Amino acid sequence: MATKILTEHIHVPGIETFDVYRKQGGYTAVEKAVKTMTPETIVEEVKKAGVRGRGGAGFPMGMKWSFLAKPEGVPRYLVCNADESEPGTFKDHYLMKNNPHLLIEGMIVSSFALGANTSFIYVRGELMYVINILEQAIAEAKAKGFLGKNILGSGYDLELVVQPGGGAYICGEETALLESLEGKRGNPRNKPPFPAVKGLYQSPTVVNNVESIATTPWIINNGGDAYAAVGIGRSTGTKLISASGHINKPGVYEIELGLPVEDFLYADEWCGGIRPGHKFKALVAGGSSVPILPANLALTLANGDKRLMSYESLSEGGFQTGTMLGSGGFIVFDETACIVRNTWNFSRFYHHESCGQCSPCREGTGWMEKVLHRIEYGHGHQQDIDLLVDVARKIEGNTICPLGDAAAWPVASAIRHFRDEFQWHIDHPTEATQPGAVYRGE
Ligand code: L3W
Ligand code: SF4
Repeated sequence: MATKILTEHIHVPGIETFDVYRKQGGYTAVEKAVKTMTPETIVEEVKKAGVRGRGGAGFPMGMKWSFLAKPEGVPRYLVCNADESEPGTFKDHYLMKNNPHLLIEGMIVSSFALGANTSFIYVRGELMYVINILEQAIAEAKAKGFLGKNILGSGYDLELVVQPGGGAYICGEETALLESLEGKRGNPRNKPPFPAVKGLYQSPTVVNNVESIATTPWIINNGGDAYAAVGIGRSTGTKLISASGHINKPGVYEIELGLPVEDFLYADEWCGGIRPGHKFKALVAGGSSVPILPANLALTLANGDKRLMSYESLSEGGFQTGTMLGSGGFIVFDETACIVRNTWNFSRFYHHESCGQCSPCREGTGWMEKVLHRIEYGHGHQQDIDLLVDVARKIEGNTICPLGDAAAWPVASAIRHFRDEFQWHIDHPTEATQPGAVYRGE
């Protein structure tokens, strides 16, 4: 039976209430942390656990915590990034709406470890009902003495503030989120300085994803070594995967890192295979921002080994033959999916969401969208494929925040692996624009 660190109790009726959560062993990590541990020992356990940031970048959480500056007399903040807006990613939403106390417990122990007395949960603004669920759970925890002044008589004070997001994808980029939290337009800041040095209100701030913070109660209860024993190599622990597309069982699944992609895709316990009568064509493994892979490369490495659901295995082969685990948005395409149309759709999204601060992203996302649109709608020019590769290359690495890369990678990888399909659209404009037309390699 696979280890469940985040979802063990998620189906228990009433788990969203304090009493049921407590009966399932909830809030024992807060008791243990504030009564028997020091902030330093908690940071040590999180470091030992080797947990990597679950928002997409996979940066080691314990290392980020240890970077937090501690100048005398300056407040420190913990901000939970719950702005989940990556296309294909819906796991934080699932966790918060079903088990809000797990996140709140994680926020309390993490804030204690970081020495924060006011912490924020910045929730995607469209999810008002989740905001209500969180506020209700915070009120319950406060009434029971787990939040507010002098938590469990320990002398530690913590206020938790839930902030509705600004309704833009870019507000999920950590520095844009901080700007938005300060009441300004969500424009990303230049880094460095990193938030760990100058974050919210120019004070030292840790920004962590919902899923990352929700691992901390288990780490406190079971120890960092126990967490590190789950998973594979430097990909320790479990990961929530949002599975969608042409599969039999879409949903959110908690897997142990290291599971073969093939098992996750075909086993009944998880995706349950491709819908009947269809063939696996392509995979976006980590949310729309990561390179797309054709079926063979998604399942198998160059040496013939199975590709695994881990940070290392998914990126094996670099961008030539690999991709990224990203935020775990696992989008599956069968042979009926048109890669050109999908790439145009992703581009349209990034163009719409670009904040416009840097020219390569502001202009480049617009150009890519326009060129992809004309290819998809039968007006492509022979030079368009190379033009797209050139624009993507000029965006990559030349922007303030990762949105530029996120817009470039899906385009560059779609052309790398499915160039014939783009060419077919240009060569067969009438056929390609028939409803449901897809290039099938004939
Ligand atoms: C202090 C240093 N802190 C790095 C911190 C940094 C941040 C974290 C990772 O982008 C990716 C993006 C999307 N001192 C530090 C330091 N840090 N060096 O470490 O930083 P970074 O810049 O590598 O990434 P990021 O800005 O967090 C996130 C990809 O995720 N993605 C997007 C997902 C979207 C969602 C969502 O909707 N929830 O997650 C999917 O693949 O493209 O590459 O905290 O401050 N020297
Ligand atoms: Fe804004 Fe795009 Fe530049 Fe990010 S890369 S700061 S979204 S213009």
